[in-house]
Amino acid sequence: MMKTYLSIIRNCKVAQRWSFSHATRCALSPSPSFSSKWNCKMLMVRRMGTDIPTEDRTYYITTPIFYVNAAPHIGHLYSAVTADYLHRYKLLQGFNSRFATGTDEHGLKIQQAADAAGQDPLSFCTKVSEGFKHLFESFHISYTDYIRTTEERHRCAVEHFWTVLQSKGFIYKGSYEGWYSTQDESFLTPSQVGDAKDSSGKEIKISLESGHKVEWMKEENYMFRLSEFRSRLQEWLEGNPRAVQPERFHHAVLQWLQEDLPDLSVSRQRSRLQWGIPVPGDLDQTIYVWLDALVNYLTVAGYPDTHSQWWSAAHHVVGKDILKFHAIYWPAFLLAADLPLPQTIHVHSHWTVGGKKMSKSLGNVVDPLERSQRFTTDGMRYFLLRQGVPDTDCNYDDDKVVKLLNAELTDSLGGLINRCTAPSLNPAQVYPHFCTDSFPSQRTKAHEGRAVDEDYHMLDAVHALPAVVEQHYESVHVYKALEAINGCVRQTNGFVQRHTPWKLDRGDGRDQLWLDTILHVSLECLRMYGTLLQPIVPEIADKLLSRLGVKPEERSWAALDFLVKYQGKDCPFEGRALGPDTGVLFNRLERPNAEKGKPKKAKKATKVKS
Ligand code: ME8
Repeated sequence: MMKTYLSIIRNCKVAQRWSFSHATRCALSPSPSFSSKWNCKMLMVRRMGTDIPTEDRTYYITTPIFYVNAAPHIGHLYSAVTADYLHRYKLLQGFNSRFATGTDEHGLKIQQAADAAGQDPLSFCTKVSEGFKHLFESFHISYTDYIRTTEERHRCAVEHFWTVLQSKGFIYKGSYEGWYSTQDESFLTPSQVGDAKDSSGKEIKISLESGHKVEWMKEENYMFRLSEFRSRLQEWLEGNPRAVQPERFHHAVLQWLQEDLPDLSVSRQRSRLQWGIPVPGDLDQTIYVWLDALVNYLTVAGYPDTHSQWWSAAHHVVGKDILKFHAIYWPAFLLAADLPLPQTIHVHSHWTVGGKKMSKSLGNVVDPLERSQRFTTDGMRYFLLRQGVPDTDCNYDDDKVVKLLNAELTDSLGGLINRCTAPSLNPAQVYPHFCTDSFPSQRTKAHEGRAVDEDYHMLDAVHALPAVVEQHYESVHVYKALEAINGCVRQTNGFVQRHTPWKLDRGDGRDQLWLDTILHVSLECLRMYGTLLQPIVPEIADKLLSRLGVKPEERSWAALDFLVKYQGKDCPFEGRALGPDTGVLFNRLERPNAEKGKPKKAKKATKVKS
């Protein structure tokens, strides 16, 4: 336990702001009494989230802005849900947080998609952009800003940014000759290109990274002096080992920087690309769609007039496919414009279906709205964040969704709240009293109470949980945070199961006190789980906390004071009426195929054993 604590303190960026020596002293103090050890832990938990100077309490998180050439799928939703949990988590910690998402609407790819649909580009973009917005609203993606690159405010920001780069001498007129992938809107060096055959057997050239077709192009256009930034980019990455996370992507970027870094073409001839922002002062050229798109992050922050507060706190969530654009081109543009670099680039891997990349031609695209009809929006959010691993690709599978949600939300968490709030065990429908004699806080006196060793271990684990969750939320290892919460839920279920409160004699005073204590401890555990789960499953967490009677203003990170009665303090919840029973926490899901053929029965969550 001591080792875990020290590693949490070392690893947690926020915790580093707190006096390390104090935490070390607490953790190292020889055989502290249970209550004093707890006081140290509680102090740490509270401090981690809330004792940060106000000027550092600004947080700005972004998703990529999505191309409007096709409807959104679970991959897009995954990026949005990742940024959404970070935003919600920072708000719970009292940060002033801003969260931007939106759509990337310019470029050749969109121009061609609109042509193919027989629509004018703007109407085409508006329709698909509304589709993304609708998806995000359905999934309670709590963005504060939705940006479209066809907006006027964005055009102004891009024109200004271009003018700054040009006035500083980083843009020059030149000629580009090389490979271009319209699907990726990307220029490629010869080493990034390979041979392949298209569906008709014709020899073609493709991007080795994305597999998309590339074409040779030769054009007069504007070039950006990217080659001048290699050493500054290396210094940035070496001096900020957590700038690109997870680590393997940080290494990948450093590796790319060892390779050829030619100047970058940042415009296309207007005759070929009309759908974009014209180069200021040269109407024959259109600004390269990636330069246009990346500036969206600044536009939202208020560039060029009022961006400094938000821009200095920028964090990006991106898929691994667009790492090069975010970790090389974007920082180089920012360095050229004398602007601060993003604090963190959180990279995630991809969702595959049947082990393959989702694509229309393979017919394996998963529609999140359709799935939410079956699994609910919170169910899908939970699944994606519980199952997604930043380092490696993850396979989506309906059967896996059903198994995971039934096990963790219906049975484990739903079963626990069901048990502890059932009128048969809790007829007064209150947060019952905690009795110190039944559960002495001095472990030495444990033999005088009813609690056993495993109960003390369970309390220890739940006490440590906010710090563990915080560490994993910060590093975007959400699955580890959810694994830890789930482990504690299992322990709490074990605690209830072990003491079979339904067998206690309510006519006996001591038994009644112990029954109340079991329920009080379990509800306190549930309050912790509900509070910690708010960023992940906002609706389920709200239902849980409302059932416990926890008011909205009692749901912040600072309220993660676990079982204060154990520390001899007054508990604000004790004796309080529970909230109304609004039904099971999460309805059991039918398995897609396995249930076929069986007579249909409406299944509900596990009912309380009483
Ligand atoms: O690249 N799994 O837009 P885009 C996980 N407009 N995430 C996925 C995914 C998958 N299978 N497929 C897509 C663009 N994504 C540019 C971005 S930003 C200034 C401009 C997510 O519509 C992931 O975040 O192709 C990926 O990076 C992004 O969608 C690409 O979206």
